[in-house]
Amino acid sequence: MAEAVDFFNKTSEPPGFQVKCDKINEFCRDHRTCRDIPIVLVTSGGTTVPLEGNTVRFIDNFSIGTRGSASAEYFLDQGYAVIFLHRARSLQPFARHLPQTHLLDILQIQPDGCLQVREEESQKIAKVVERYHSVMREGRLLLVDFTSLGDYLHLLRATSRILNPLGKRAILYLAAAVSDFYIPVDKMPEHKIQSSNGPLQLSLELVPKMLEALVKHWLQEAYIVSFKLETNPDLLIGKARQALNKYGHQLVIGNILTTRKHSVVMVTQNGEESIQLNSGEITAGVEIETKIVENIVTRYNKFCEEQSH
Ligand code: 9Z3
Repeated sequence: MAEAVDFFNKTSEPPGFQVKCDKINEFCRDHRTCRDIPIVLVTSGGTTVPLEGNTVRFIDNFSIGTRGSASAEYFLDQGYAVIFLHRARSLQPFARHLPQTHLLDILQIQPDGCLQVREEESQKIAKVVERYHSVMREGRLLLVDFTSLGDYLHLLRATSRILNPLGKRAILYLAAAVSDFYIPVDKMPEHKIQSSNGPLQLSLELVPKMLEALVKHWLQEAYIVSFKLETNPDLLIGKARQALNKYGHQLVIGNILTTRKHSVVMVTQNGEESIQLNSGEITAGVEIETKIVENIVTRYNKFCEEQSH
């Protein structure tokens, strides 16, 4: 815990931190007073690890936020409210369905100068736009972005503390791919590293395990779901169980890098349950996140019932 405090003391808050916190506060206040639906904090995308104070270079990872953005949509479909804490420019709920690379190809200019979406695409896009506007009208989705590891952790702590008074109505779904290693500010050069100094050797330190602080101090009654990512299947369940035992939260979802889009394992104190897509579902374009979210909703309802007895 002391290491976590030290990390926050040494790492500056992200740009616009107070404005973001005010928006999160307002969103949660509205939900506390006017509605009785769970709020899910979904984290999504990778974190950068800066190598320089005035950052030119950074270390990044593969995550583009497919898991987080798809899951956020399915939580919204369940009627929940969602705070979507995501890496800037990674995938976002609803917007992810718009063609990212050939956006200009699907637009046409009409003789009267108005812009129109090509007919082949327009029905699909209209549905997405309708779903997006409907959740925004209902005030059920808040988008908050981060870039670096420090930004992410400051926002995670602040949001968790804001959610804490909601008790078990808060759910955490930690799908972001968060770096385990970083360079503390006091060990980082202020200016751009010069190649004229020769080959570069880096020394990275371990990021303090924030799940401990989160479960014990920031959000004590919430339903907390973390993810464990491995590349070696032999390690997955053991590592997931280790995290569960160490932090004492409700659920760890294990996934392997290469199979994560069609296979995950839900690990709890009571056992393991695997969730898979079969070949028919894969061909039909079913997303595994729909099954993951349905499974969590069942578990969460049971958790709430047990807590109220
Ligand atoms: C995950 O395991 C996510 O499922 C993925 C999703 C990052 C694999 P994509 O964005 O990928 O859909 O391409 N997230 C958590 C990864 C992580 O950093 N977990 C830490 C660990 O494994 C613990 S919280 O040690």
